[in-house]
Amino acid sequence: WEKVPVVINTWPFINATQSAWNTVYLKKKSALDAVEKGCSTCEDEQCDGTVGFGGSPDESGETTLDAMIMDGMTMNMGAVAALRRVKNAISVARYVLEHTQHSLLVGDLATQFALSMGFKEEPLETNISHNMWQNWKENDCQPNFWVNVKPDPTKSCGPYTPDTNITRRHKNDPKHRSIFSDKNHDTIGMIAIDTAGRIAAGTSTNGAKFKIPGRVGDSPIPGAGAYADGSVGAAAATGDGDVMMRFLPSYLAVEEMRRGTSPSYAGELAIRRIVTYYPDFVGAIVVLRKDGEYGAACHGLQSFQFSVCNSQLGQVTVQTVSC
Ligand code: SD4
Repeated sequence: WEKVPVVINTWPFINATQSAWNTVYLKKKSALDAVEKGCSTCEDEQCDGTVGFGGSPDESGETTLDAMIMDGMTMNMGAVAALRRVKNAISVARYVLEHTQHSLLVGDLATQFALSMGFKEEPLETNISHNMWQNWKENDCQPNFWVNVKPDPTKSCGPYTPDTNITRRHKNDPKHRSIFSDKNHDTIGMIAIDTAGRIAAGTSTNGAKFKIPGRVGDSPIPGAGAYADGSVGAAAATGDGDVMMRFLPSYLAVEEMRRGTSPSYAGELAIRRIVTYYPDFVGAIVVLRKDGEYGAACHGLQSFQFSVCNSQLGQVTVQTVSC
């Protein structure tokens, strides 16, 4: 049983892995505590600028947060999407899990909930996110996520109006370009199993850069950003969330494991399902079976790095799979 407890998360976010590991191993706390702690570490550190405050401004310059946490023992979950002006998205998600019968709260109303639970209201924008946005607005201002629209001829950016002369893009249209790249997709997705064998999964992200305000990614959607089922295992994903949420890759990977597939191959099958329809898809998944066996799969990158710790490894280790 050296493989349990275990913590695994997307990307080389080793401080996040370490704090989750300390929670579950040294402090002997629950898998849920570990996932919350690990993702909070990334929110505080603003991991790669794509987790927490001060990153990925939307078209209007605002940073909003998506997060979820799921308890694989009770199949209870909590999530927030497009959370505004509160930094601790994963902890607010945990309040949704533990203090409501709901699963997902969104936008300003999620903020109201967070404030009523005692969280602090503060701007999520920083000089860095403001400059990033201003630079985009002044120099580029590509309507990254719009399709079949006409810009206002007097302005370089939006507002846009529908262009009815263009037929809607087919999902396999080669023009579908993922705006995700090595630099624009580093959501933390974390899974932990504690010493009692309980499993939990979670995610936290500030989503996609220059998204249309109101956009929610896959991260707070159960089965998409993450999924945990204590009788089987769990998975967590990162990448082009607009595409991923159409395929529930985390759910699929868990279901594949339920049928006896190994964690690595379950991840591969979940990614392959997406690639059948979206050959340019960029994303990755980490998969953990309840006995502590783990794996990862990816597409559209040269390779994908993830972090893992169990007592067999003895320390937080960054591992790589090629895509
Ligand atoms: C999203 N899936 O909002 C997230 C982004 C991401 O690594 O994974 N970044 O679409």
